[in-house]
Amino acid sequence: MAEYTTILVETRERVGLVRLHRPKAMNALNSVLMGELAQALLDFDQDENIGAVVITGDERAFAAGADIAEMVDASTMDMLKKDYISKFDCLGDITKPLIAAVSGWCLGGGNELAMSCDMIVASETARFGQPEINLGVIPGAGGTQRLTRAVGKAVAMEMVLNNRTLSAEEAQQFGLVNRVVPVERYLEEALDLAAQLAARAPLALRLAKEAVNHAFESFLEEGLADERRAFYVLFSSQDQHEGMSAFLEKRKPAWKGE
Ligand code: CO8
Repeated sequence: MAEYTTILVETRERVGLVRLHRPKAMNALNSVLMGELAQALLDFDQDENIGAVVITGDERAFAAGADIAEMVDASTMDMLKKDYISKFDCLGDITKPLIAAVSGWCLGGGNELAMSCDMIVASETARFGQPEINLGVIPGAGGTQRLTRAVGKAVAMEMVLNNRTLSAEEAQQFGLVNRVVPVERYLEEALDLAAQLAARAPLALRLAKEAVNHAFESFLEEGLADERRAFYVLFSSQDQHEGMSAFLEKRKPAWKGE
């Protein structure tokens, strides 16, 4: 496994786990961390022994946003040349399910990272926000788009324009997170959920993820056409036949990923 300085990487059976690890800076996402995260995710995505990945921080913070110290003196030219938000694009290339396990602060780029995952498991102590307006900027890695699609215009406007933060309970109520559990359990809960996903038919899982994401990324008609194509394509896989046969034969399917 590669040597990293800002993340910790481990595996739990078929689940990959990436911990953001800059505790002194509330796991702020600097360019080194974003590069390492992208590399770790791509490695897990290519590893056929891994079926799903959990990204987490620590109890105090998932991530308190992009690294402000790294950006304070930057010009537009610097930002364009470095283009470190492009590291976010890699999240869209990951074909396996990604789960964010969030405790404590989940702000700015941190919230954008969590929202770029497929599901969010939150501890009761989690707080979600887009405080960029406090810094004289706006969200840069999808905050205005993904947040609005997740929580609706009214709440997104308050969060992005007026730094309203959401408690874990509110985030669940508004549809931003999948489940909220006590702080002692958030990581285990996310790992359990990832293990359930990792046991599922790999090809169907991949196309299901693509199809659901399409609902956010395209107009409905295109999304529906894509979903239908993916559905039909799965009928050339062995797993489709195995899954349907196993149901009819009242037994557990044995997935092959083919
Ligand atoms: N960047 C750099 N350092 C940070 C950041 C950050 N985002 N957040 C916290 N830190 C550092 C603090 O400077 C402090 O360092 P030091 O101990 O050396 O003084 C340390 O972490 C602990 O922080 P605090 O003392 O402030 O801890 P508190 O418990 O008092 O407060 C908060 C915690 C509320 C999280 C507070 O630190 C805070 O408000 N942080 C900034 C949050 C913020 O504004 N985030 C948005 C950043 S901009 C952004 O994300 C744009 C996204 C664009 C795309 C992203 C691409 C990757």
